[in-house]
Amino acid sequence: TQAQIGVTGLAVMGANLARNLARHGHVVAVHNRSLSRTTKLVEEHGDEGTFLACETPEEFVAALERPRRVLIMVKAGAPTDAVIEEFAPLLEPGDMLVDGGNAHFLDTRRREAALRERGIHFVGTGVSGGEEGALLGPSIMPGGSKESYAALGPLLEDISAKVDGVPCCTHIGPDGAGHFVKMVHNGIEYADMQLIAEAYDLLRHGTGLDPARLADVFDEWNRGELSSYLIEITAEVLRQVDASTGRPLVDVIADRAEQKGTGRWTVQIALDLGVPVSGIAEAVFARSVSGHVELREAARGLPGPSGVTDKALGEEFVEDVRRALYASKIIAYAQGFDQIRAGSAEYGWDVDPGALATIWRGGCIIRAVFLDRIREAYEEETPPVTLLTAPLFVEALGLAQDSWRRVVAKAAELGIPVPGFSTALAYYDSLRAERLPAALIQGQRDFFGAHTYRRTDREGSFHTLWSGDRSEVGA
Ligand code: NBP
Repeated sequence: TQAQIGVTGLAVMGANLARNLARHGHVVAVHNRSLSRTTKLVEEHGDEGTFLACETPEEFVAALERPRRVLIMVKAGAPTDAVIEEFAPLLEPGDMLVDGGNAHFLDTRRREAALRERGIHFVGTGVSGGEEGALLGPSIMPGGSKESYAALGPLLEDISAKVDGVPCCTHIGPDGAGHFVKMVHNGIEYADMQLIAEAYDLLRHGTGLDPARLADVFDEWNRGELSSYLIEITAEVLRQVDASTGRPLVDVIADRAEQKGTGRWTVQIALDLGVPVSGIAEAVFARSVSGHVELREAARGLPGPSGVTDKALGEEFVEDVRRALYASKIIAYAQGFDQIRAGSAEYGWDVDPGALATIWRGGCIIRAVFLDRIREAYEEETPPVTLLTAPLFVEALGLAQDSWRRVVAKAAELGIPVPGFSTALAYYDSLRAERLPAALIQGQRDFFGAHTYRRTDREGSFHTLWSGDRSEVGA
C-alpha cells in the first residue's frame, strides 16, 4: 500500500493530525527527524489506523502515492526552511508540500514563490484548535493554488471539525492567504481573551464574588449570545482549586501573560496596512504590561482608587458587564475582519469573509455561536463595509451601549484597567462621530511642517502662511 498523505514532524500537533487522518481511514506515512517520536506514535496508536513508519526522508517520499501530499508540522521559522530544503529535492512537479505550522505569511509567500519555480505546490495552511483540535477536528485554513486544494481539500475537510455538517475547512486564497488569516485569527483570540479577563476583573472587584461563584456567572453567559469555547474554559479555570494551597488556582497563577508572537505579528502587519486593530493591539500591550515586573514594582502604590467598591454591585452590574463584553467583542472581531479585507486587497487574495466566519464556527479557539452571526452578516445582499453596520450588530450595539458606557465609566472611577473595553468604545465613538479632532491635528501639522490640509468646502491642498501674514495659499 501507498500512503495518501505523509506527515513529517511528529511532536504533539503532527502526531495528532496523523492520528486524525488515520482514524478517518487514510493511509498515513509518518516521519520525524528523531526516530523516537515516530516509533512512539506507532507503538502507542498504531491500532487507530494504517501508519507507514519511515526512518528517512527518501523512504517517506517513496511511501506516498502521486501526486505526493506532504504535511510539514515542525517548529515555525528556520526549522521549516530546513525541512523544505530536505524534501523538495526528493519531490516531483505536481507534488504538494503543506506547511501546517504557525508560519509568518510573508515567509509563506517567499516559500510558495520559490517552490512554484520548481513545479511544487506549496500550501501554507493555518491550523487552529491546539492539540485536541488536531486530534478531534481542527479548523483548517489552507492557502496555495486552487489546483492543490482540489487534491488536498477532501482530505483536510474530512479531518476538520464540522458544524451542522459543514466542514471547518475551505480554500482561503493563493500563497500566504491561509497563514495570514490564521495570524489574524490568533490576534482576534488575544483580543477576546483580554476582554473576558477584563470582565472577570470587573466582576471580581465590583461584586466581590469569589472565583467559584464567578465560574457560575460565566457558565450562565455561555448559554446566551456569548456562548463560546473561550467563555466555557474561563468557567473551568475559575472553578479550579489549587491542590497544594486550597486556594482558587487563578489566585496562585503568576499574573504575567506570555505570548508566542502571532498577536504581535497581527499588530505589526496591521500598522503596515494602516488598519486600526486597536482591540488586538491593546490585548498585546496588556500582556506586555503584565510581564513588565520592574515597571509594575516601581509604580505600585501610585495614588489612585483602590480598585474596590465600598458597596458590592449586584445583578445589574453583572448584566452591564455582560453587555459591555458583547459590544467590545463585536468591535474586536469587526477590526480583525477589516484587517483581513485589507490584506486580501493588498495581496490580491479575494478572501471570502463569510466563508471564513463559517469555518471558524468550530474546531478553533475562537469558535462561538457569534461566528454564525458574522456569517449571516456577510450573507446579506449588500455585505457591510464594517461588521458594525450589519443590521444585527447595529441592534446589538444599540442594546448594549448604555451598559458599555456605565462599565467603562465605573472602571475608571474604581481604577480598574480595562484597555480592551475602553478602546473598543473609543473606536465605536470615533467611527460614529460627525467630526473628529483630526482637523486640529492637520492644522498642527501644517503649522510646524507645512504638511498642508484639505478643506471641507473645496478640492485641493492648502497651506496657511503661519509665520507670515497667515493668509491661505493653495499647495
Ligand atoms: P514544535 O513547534 O515544538 O516543533 C517540534 C517539531 O519540530 C519536532 O518534530 C522536531 O523534531 C521538529 N524540528 C525542529 Br524543532 N527543528 C527541525 C529541523 N531542523 N528539521 C526537522 N525537524 C525539526 O511542535 P508542535 O507544538 O507540535 O507544533 C508544530 C507546529 O504547529 C508549529 O509550527 C506550531 O507553531 C504549530 N501549531 C501549534 C499549535 C499548538 O497548539 N501547539 C497549534 C497550531 C499550530 P525533533 O523531534 O527531531 O526534535
